[in-house]
Amino acid sequence: MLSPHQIRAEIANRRPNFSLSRELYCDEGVYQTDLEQIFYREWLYAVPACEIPKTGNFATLQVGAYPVIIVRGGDGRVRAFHNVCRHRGQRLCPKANGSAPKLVCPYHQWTYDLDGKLLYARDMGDDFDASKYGLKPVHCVDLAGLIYICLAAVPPAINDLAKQLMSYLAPSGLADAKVAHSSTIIEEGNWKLVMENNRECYHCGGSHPSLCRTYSDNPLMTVMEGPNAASAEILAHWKRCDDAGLPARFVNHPDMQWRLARVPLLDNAESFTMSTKAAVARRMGTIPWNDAGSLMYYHFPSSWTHFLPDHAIVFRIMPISPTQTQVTTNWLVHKDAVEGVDYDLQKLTEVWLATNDEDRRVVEENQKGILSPAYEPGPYSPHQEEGVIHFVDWYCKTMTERLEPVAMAAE
Ligand code: 3BY
Ligand code: FES
Ligand code: FE
Repeated sequence: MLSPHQIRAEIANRRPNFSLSRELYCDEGVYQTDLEQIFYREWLYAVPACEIPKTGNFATLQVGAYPVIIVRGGDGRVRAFHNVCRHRGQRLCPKANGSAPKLVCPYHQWTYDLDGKLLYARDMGDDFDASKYGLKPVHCVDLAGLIYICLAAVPPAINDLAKQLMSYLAPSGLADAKVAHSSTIIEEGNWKLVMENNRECYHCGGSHPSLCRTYSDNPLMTVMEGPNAASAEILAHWKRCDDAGLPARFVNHPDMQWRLARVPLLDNAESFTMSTKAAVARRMGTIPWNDAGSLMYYHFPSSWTHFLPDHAIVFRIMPISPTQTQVTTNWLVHKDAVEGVDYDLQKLTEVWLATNDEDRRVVEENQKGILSPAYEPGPYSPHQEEGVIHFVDWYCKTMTERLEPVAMAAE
């Protein structure tokens, strides 16, 4: 099990533009340090706001060792708390989601208001001061319909991302969306392999027959080569979007921690369906055409998203062991779209259910190969895997900054 110092050295010794060492994908110490230095410190996409639209609606998630509950209060605000009772530490809410007027601990029924205040604790004596035992808060923001949480005492700045998300996501109308379907799978692979796999389409032709009906595997679709350096097709798409007031051009974080871009689908395809046509008759938001393409957004360490004119698909990954990652996918549609009338659930979900399963198999085989002592880091394609290089460079830079350098012995 590697220590933080050994991890720093392992990263310092890496060969740039090559995949990482076996330890960085498999080791228990690296897994713990990834949680401590990345997942417990960064803003993480948690749930779509439309999963908890009303007062008392809640959703829970597990981030490493931390159970978290996200709940909408009587004032309409979404708040997050450690999902741990302040009495003797029971997990307050074991359900994945639901609705409750108050948060009642199942053990001895301590009862909390939706804003975390302790309202009721039976027989605790005259000296008991309930104001000292409110739920512990977790930082929480709603960015254009996506709820983010941060477990750090002092979270990193999120203003630039917030500004860009508000502008790019506004036409997608997430405030008027609902969850049409949700899927959670476990992939037997390290979280970094899951993210690397998502950041390239080098594998798409060989793995994703249904996605490739509508999604171009041209790397220029997904890499950042400067705001105007793109194929003629993408430039034409952006011009059309600009003219309609639809934000579309690449915008990215200086270290590529996140990126937004609206790209066309293949041959004017409308959505990720087998027919290539829209899956939902009722469009979301104010997007003027069925063939406006996908607004693609990723955010390291743990999410990526497609916003289409007729629906959105939001993905969240969570490490659950050195070689296991949970992948949760939500399909969002307009809240007034009626299943069986405006959309068929099977047609809406089949392409990405298949694609997720295809990616699961790829990641699991990748992990099996990397577990072999014969594995050695291999070169990324500069044309096809620039997005992977962005991710790995972001990871290595972030970890290096946060891990103490090995102390040099005094001469
Ligand atoms: O779903 C995605 O965003 C990525 C982009 C490239 C490969 N994969 C399909
Ligand atoms: Fe929650 Fe006792 S542990 S009420
Ligand atoms: Fe894939």
